[in-house]
Amino acid sequence: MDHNFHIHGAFFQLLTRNGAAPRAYETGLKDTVYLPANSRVEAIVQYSQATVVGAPYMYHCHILEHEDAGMMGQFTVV
Ligand SMILES: [Cu+2]
Repeated sequence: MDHNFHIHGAFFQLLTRNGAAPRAYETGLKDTVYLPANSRVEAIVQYSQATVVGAPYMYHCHILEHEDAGMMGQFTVV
């Protein structure tokens, strides 16, 4: 299935899409990336602020049915 992957708290840049350089229109800072079925991206992200106890950052798919089915997580930055 297709997904719209989103992270909170920072922007990221795509390094690769399916092993190749991303297209020019995908090289800007993003907080969401479209992932067609069976595709893969590599991205780099830098957080300028660590998380505080009890308030982790989140990532999730923007399709609500996917999010409700578990495509959501939390992570900490130290
Ligand atoms: Cu999804």
